[in-house]
Amino acid sequence: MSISMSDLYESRTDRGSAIIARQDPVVYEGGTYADALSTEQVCDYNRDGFILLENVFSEEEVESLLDEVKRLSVDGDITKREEAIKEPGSDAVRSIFRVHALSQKVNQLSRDPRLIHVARQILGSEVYIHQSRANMKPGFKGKEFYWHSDFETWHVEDGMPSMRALSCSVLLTDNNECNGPLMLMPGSHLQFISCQGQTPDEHYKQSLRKQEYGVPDPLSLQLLAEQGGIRSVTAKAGSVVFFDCNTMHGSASNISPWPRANVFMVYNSVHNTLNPPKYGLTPRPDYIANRSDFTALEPLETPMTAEA
Ligand code: 6CS
Ligand code: FE
Repeated sequence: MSISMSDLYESRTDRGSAIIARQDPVVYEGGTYADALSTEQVCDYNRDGFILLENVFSEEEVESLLDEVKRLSVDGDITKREEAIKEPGSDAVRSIFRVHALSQKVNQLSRDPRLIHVARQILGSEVYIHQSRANMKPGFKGKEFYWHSDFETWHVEDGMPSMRALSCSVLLTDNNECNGPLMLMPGSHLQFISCQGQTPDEHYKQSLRKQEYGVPDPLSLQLLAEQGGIRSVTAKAGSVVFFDCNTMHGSASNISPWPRANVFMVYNSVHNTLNPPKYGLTPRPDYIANRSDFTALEPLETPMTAEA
């Protein structure tokens, strides 16, 4: 295989795993592009690679969004679509991708100023949606998401050039210590874990149920965890976690009776739009990695309300 030396974040080559220092800023333009977060919050995000904001959405807003994603996850017209990913070993819905295009309510959420301005501030530019999804994590059946850096996948499989994207997870149910909350490694965003194993074609069909390539090696994970620890995000519905595209994260299976439903939006900078994937891989479908519309999002003038 020929390897381009110009790739700062080489991964899934025929070499072993490696740890590469981050070459990109975490907060762009000094965090001055918008003023949704305080200086202290921007510092926390810069240091940890994530920030939790509590009580962002009201109970009514959360209830309305939760009803919506529950409805989508049992609507036959939705569950038969490719966007609906099933749990490994069952037909329960694990994720619904491109959910901002399948639901008007989620579309409004994706343009809510309470999310957009945080993304604009951190990424120092206008932003567009690279990916969106609802993760259902149903009680008893919801399986884990093994440790990964989203950027590792987006760089290799989607051709995302730089670490200038972030995810926000809007909690639609309480996330407690029992229902498989998101776990993050503080500080891990500063190191890129180059993974072993070449990517099979159409990898996404398998990886979105259970990932096997782009999986960091145990030694690197141990190092990151020993350096920064592991933080689990236990918080009330209506809270939002923003995390950098390279922050190491995962979550355990949900063997509790309580579902853990979250909506994710991935905002990418308009200066970081996708190139072709690495190594001649076929681009993933648009519902997983948007490469057809890089238009900057317009924040909604009137944020979502429960009646909307
Ligand atoms: O492959 C992806 O793009 C997705 N996979 C995981 C496990 N997390 C981020 C992203 O949604
Ligand atoms: Fe992820």
